[in-house]
Amino acid sequence: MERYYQPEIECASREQIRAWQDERLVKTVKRVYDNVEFYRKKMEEAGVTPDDIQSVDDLHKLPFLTKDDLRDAYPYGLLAAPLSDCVRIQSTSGTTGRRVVAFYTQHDIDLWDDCCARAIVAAGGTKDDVCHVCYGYGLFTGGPGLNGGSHKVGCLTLPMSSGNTERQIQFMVDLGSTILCCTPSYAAYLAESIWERGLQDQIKLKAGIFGAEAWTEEMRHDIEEKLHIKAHDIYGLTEISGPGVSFECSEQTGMHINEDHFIAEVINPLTGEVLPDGEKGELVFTSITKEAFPLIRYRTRDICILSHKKCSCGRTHVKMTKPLGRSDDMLIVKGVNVFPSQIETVLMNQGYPANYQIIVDRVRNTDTIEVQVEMTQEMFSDNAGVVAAREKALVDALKAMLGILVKVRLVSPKAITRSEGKAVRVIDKRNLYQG
Ligand code: DLL
Repeated sequence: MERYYQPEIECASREQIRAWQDERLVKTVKRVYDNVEFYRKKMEEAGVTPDDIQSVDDLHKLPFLTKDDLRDAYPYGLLAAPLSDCVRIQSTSGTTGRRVVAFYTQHDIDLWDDCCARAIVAAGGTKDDVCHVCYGYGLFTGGPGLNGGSHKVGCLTLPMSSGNTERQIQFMVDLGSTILCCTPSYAAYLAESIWERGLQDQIKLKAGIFGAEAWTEEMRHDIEEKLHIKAHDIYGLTEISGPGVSFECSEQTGMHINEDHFIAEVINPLTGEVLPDGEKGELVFTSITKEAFPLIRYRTRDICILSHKKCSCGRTHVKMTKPLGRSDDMLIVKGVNVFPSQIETVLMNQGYPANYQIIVDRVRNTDTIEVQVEMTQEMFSDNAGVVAAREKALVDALKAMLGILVKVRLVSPKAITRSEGKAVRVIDKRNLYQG
């Protein structure tokens, strides 16, 4: 039997899962109340004490936690374990200075690796596989998470990180990679590049584990056909550990949430009301096994639907649909989380008016982002050199803020169509969210 297929956990009865959750929730709430001033204050404001939380039924009494709370508590404000017990941080891409930083003890890393190992096994991975990881390594959780999972399964792990397509393909051919882990857009790009080089018959891939951004069923079919693999979705977020919060099994009809570690709720994003199975709403997670950075009722802003329907794979953990949208305006461009407000801040800092439009598209499986910005009358110039220098300054400032290259086009005053209602700041031509 595979080392990281854990049927006693993954196929446990609902009663057993519920018993784990009840016990772990009570402990976690008590621990954050005792150790984290931020939580203690928040709970006091909401008029809740740890004694009020006796089981998952009481979860709704606890206040929500948002990304802004995490930013306000940056860097150490939510730490629930002594700093000397922490061995790693990971961080979201995004605003310098107001990043979200997640902390891990060795125990947290072990559990996170377990979650990713389960995802690899669910995609058919065994210790005989060659697992090619080209998610980014570093602060991004993709590379480290799948790398740790791959080790646990016992695969030969190729820590490729992202980029350098030529080298990726060469290693894939030479070492006989069988499992590919990367973003779906990079998988599609790799597939295309492999065909362009006529190397498709030299590729031994059998499965892919793709996530970190939205992707359509059409993309899945395209990748599966070109690479002759089964393409599995994987979901996660830095705040709740990284990839492996949930993953697809062979049925490919939603992602099993690792419910022994995370309690999932779906809420109405406007009222906070908890919604039943089958209703679409915002996903909220409570981590119940984390030592360093347990989050209670964290609002992910991802819109999805939960389902407890029986799964043919035998796993009993609840399934979530692919994210069907966001309840905020965050964009994921080239795998990087981008908030329009970050772009606006850069524009304001450089003296531009708030008349701008962000156009996101996907060309040959690669995301593109362009910001069109109106110049003020005073800035307006017919001198192409002056305009080019201004554009370059903005490109540099946006790169520093977001970490990705954004194309900038300065346009004349009043060139951007005014909307009669809410300004249309973002035009996303990719249509990635379905449903
Ligand atoms: O993207 C973690 C990850 C790495 C997941 C590798 C899967 C594979 P963040 O950078 O913090 O973490 O971004 C988290 O990305 O709230 C979703 O909006 C989006 N996201 C993650 N996985 C998926 C997916 C990683 N499978 C944010 N489908 C989340 C759609 C996804 N969106």
